[in-house]
Amino acid sequence: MKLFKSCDVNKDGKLSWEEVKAGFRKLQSRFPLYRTHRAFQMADENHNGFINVDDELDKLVTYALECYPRNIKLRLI
Ligand SMILES: [Ca+2]
Repeated sequence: MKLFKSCDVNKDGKLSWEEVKAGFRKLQSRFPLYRTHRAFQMADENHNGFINVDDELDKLVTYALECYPRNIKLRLI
């Protein structure tokens, strides 16, 4: 998903906690910290503290879609 991919500001192929939180802010989450915490529980399978764009980003996106099924930004991208 472009929204979270674009959060990888330093383009290192993984999303840090701060980058994921910025993503939820862009979704206008009222609880970006909580969402980030949950997202890492769901998506950070190897528990290295980053969401790998290659193999973990899908799970992050799935979680975001569950949280915001009507979010237009999410649907467009
Ligand atoms: Ca990881």
